[in-house]
Amino acid sequence: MKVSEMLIPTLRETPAEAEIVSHKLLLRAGYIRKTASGIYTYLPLGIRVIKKIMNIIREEMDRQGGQEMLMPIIQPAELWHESGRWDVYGPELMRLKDRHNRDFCLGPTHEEVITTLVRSEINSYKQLPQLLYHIGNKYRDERRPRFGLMRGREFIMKDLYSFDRDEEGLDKSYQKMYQAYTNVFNRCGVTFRPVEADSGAIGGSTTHEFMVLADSGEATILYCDSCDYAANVEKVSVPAAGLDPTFEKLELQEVATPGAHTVEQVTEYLNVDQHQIIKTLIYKTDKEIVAALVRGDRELNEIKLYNALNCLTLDLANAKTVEKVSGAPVGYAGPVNLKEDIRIIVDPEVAGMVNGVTGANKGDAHFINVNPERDFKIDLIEDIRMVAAGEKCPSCEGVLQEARGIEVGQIFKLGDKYSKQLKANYLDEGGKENPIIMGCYGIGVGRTMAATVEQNHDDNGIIWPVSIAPYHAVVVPISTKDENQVKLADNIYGKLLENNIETVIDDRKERPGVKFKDADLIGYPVRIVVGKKAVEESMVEIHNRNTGETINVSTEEVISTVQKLLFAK
Ligand code: 9G3
Repeated sequence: MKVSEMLIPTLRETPAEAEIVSHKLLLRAGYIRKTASGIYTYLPLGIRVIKKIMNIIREEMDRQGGQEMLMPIIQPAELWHESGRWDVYGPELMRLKDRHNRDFCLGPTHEEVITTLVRSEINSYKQLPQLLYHIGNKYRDERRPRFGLMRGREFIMKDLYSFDRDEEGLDKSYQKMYQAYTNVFNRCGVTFRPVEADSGAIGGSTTHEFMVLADSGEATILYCDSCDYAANVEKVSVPAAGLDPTFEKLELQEVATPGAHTVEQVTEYLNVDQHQIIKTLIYKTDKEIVAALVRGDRELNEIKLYNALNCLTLDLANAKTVEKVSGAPVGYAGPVNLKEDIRIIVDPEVAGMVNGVTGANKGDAHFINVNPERDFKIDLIEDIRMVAAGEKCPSCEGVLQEARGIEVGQIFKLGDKYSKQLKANYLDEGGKENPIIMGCYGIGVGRTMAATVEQNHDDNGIIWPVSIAPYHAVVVPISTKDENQVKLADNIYGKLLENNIETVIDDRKERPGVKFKDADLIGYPVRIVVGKKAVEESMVEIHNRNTGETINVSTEEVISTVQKLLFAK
């Protein structure tokens, strides 16, 4: 197409609301526009990238035997009542009513729809396994939509669901999807890593996240420097060091610590190490208030605590609650002599501590020589801490390293969680009824686009991997007044098209500098410049966006050179 006739509204200024580089560049380069908070329109260039990613996904799903369908966005509340999830999700689930006052929601995911479909359509082992997927819009009313396509309230997802007769079948389906996801992200040209993750609220056991590695990523990954181990930091668990029996348990003692209430202040005042401190955090769940104890030099892992408590909501308690349960100002809570009898959840490192230090539940005072079990009640010992880089790998003798990632896909083994609840059963050879064993597998399509930009850009703009670039090449005539240049440029443009190279011609009446700036910003992998030399010497300039290299080639060699640049392995 001619750029003069296209809607590619590039911006010189960086939009103020954009916090991360992909959001900035996708707005500036004319790929997306905000329609409402967390809701975006894909402009012509944007939808071309989206369609390319979708097609790679389709090919890889189909290669594994996936069958595409299209499920509705609007879902009846009955399905969600049946699964028990209508009341589990609060305002994040976007609800609406029809003219008869019947309840519906905008689908945030499609487990309910597909499981009830399969319940109606599948009854025999002969119909299993099945891999069914669709690509469509999803809706989640995020508290804080941010980062453009990264965390929208409306987003495009590919979701596939596997249906097997048993765990063995599920393992196979899961392996297929693991391979398909690996192929998808390799073909999209991103550097990524599959990591073990926490299955959290969705239940089930095994799950992997596919992370595009980028410093702006919200997720922290720990990986081993000497084996294959890699996991989301939320999931990483390492065994606590054993108790040192040589330590003598000293007598519990209250000491004054005027003004000292942070871990740093207390360690300084009492001249002890951070790892000797017992940090007491008061949390409020939907059911109860609890105290959670971790070592002073550790951070609490809320996902682990959430799993340990089996609750629906989990938040740090406010100052008023802390003062009420501890009987002391904030900063002085501790497990010894807590004013209120709440459950105390203890990290194994704290449980094994000898002569620890903790708040005395009164202002300006701490206990020293605190020995768990002897000095306070333990309701539950559970790993509830964050593991950090530098600690030992849980599966070999290596050391854990840290990286940041953007989650672009996640695969789950669900087991019978949904099929039991929604009564999706099959009859086996013996006529016995069993629940269908399920898995679910998601890819964020818009998020993959944004993550690719996070990872592939420079100061001038986007550097698309060829496989998902909106166009392969742009032809730029230097002077639109020079008839010969225009003719030659047109001619090259036509030949590129004939050779299935997706090309645009920048025929706008703009200075060459403007066109080059736009070309870099938009991120066409190849730029072909037709100037004076083209007319006089039949030579054109070919610029490689990725390497930054420019070469001069004769007009006859344009096609073969561009093909080599784009498609050579
Ligand atoms: C909801 C709302 C938000 C949600 C869910 C339901 C996340 C919900 C988990 C999943 C799991 C998988 C299929 C593809 C792969 C991921 N946020 N999840 O179930 F009602 Cl408001 O969506 N689904």
